[in-house]
Amino acid sequence: MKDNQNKQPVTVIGLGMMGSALAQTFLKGGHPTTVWNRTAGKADALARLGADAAGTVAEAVAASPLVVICVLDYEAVNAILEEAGDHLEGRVIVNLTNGTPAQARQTAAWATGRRAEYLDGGIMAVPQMIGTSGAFVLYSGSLRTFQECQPTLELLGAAKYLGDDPGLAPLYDLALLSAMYGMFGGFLHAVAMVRSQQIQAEAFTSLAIPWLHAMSASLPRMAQAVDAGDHRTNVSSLYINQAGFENFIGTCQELGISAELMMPIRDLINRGVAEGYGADGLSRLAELIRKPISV
Ligand code: FVH
Repeated sequence: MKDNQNKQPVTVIGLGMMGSALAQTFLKGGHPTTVWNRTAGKADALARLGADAAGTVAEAVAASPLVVICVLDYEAVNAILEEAGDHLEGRVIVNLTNGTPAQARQTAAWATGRRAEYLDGGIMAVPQMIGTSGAFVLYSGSLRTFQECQPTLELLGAAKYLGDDPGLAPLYDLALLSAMYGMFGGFLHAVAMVRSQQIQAEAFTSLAIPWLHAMSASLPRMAQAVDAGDHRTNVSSLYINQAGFENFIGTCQELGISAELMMPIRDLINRGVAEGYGADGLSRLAELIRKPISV
């Protein structure tokens, strides 16, 4: 048993895969932990580990100065906060639910209007990584509030503060997730290609992983080009990539697989060439994305 005397009590609302991992980590860290979930049965396993299972949202919020919420979406978050009513006053609400920057700003304004402190957050980890050195969590909102909670929040993963604007954590979160989905999407397309020829996807990773690792080394150079707005290249032009993409599409047809994932990149490259940027490098695509033809 850990000595809980100086540990800040924490409430965790939402005991899905992620919320349960958060609550378990607080418990392991010796924090008195209260939990609440819409489907009450999900609190049972945590109660066996020492959590207090609150009967209502109001009880859960009243139990701790720090309230962490991790549910499906902001609609659920807002309904839960409404239900907490006057108990929100003086509480720090840390909302780790995925949402948009505008949703975060709206919920922050609503919560501070009820005299609660509000931090928005983005979890850069899967549940199994919570509490390990591989996890980090993004936070935005009041710096003073963040600093007060930081020792407790660090238990979940490295706590990275991004600034006062509550919309910053979801902005960074979704930008990082965009990069992840691009990588996963590209990888899944690649394994669909090789599997169509009866090649084992697992064996293919022995080439895919070093390749992706080597290519990730070009990200700082691309980022510099985007920041400077200078897309001249001595690596490969949009013209060359345009030609390469026709081979992707042709190969998909030959293999009888879908080219759906490749089409949007091909279309962007084609737009770049059509707008006169054929000699530029791939970093030009970031500019095109920022100037959509239609949103
Ligand atoms: N799982 C992951 O890898 C990612 C990692 C990054 C962060 N995300 C975000 O975390 C939020 C929760 O995700 P989750 O994986 O825990 O999701 P589930 O296991 O499906 O649990 C969902 C919980 O939300 C509760 N809930 C849903 N609707 C309502 C509602 N209207 N009122 C109250 N609670 C609601 C649900 O309750 P129940 O169905 O058990 O009653 C679960 O507790 C999410 O934003 C991810 O994007 C996870």
